[in-house]
Amino acid sequence: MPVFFRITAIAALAAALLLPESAAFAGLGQPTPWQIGLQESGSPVMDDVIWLHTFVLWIITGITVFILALLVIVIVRFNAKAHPTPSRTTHNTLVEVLWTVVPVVVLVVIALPSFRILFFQLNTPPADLTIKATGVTWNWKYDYPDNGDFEFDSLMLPEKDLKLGQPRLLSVDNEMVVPVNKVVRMQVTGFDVIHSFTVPSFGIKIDAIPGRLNETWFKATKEGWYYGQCSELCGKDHAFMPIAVRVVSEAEFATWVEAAKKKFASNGTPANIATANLSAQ
Ligand SMILES: [Cu+2]
Repeated sequence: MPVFFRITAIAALAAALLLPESAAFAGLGQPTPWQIGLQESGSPVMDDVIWLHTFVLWIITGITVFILALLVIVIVRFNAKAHPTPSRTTHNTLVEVLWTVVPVVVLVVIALPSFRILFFQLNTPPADLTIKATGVTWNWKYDYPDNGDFEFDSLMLPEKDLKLGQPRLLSVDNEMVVPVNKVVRMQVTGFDVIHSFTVPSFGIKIDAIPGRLNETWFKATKEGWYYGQCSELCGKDHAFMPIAVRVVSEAEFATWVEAAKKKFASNGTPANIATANLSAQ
């Protein structure tokens, strides 16, 4: 049955192209050339986001195929040549009830898991540590209030400074470091204009608004590098304020915290320095 094999081959190809889990088309923590699906998941929230994406994709595919079939039937069976005397029917109660009720059922079936995931994303579970990210024109600044209250700027690496394996436009001089399998409460704010803190593999995207402290969370389940970008059109260097997160073991994180405390000890915002000077006088 050559037709059967042809259909199977087309279906297999379509599945490979459409399924976001397809490893060849998506990377963990960063985009890959010719990527079609979402980035691979590195957190429980992103697991759910990918599940919802695939679930809705199947529903969309079903509706599209159904509508296409109806169109083909109309074109073939009811064109002027095949069906010269058109029917004068204008109402059919059963069909009208169905095309009202079925879409409502479809929307409810999509809405229920979607609301569940929204609550999951926005209800921070008891956190192991808090990190505050501040969007500045044009870089991110990270504060670690639970680990010695140090802070540092994270600036994009220019192309000439990239080392082997560092992705262009995504690598930074000082990355955010977090321990694996720990709940991180992310507090996000803006210093001057509105930015947006986004890391696709963690399934987080939240606005950084001056004067407002937004909150989200993630639990990185695999060690490695995760990249994101500012996702709010914030100004001329909007495209050049990447987010780089390095997920490490708990021991490595403790070592990094000790080193970071020393390295960034002299850091301080102008306001802090001014206060320090005042109290010294
Ligand atoms: Cu921005």
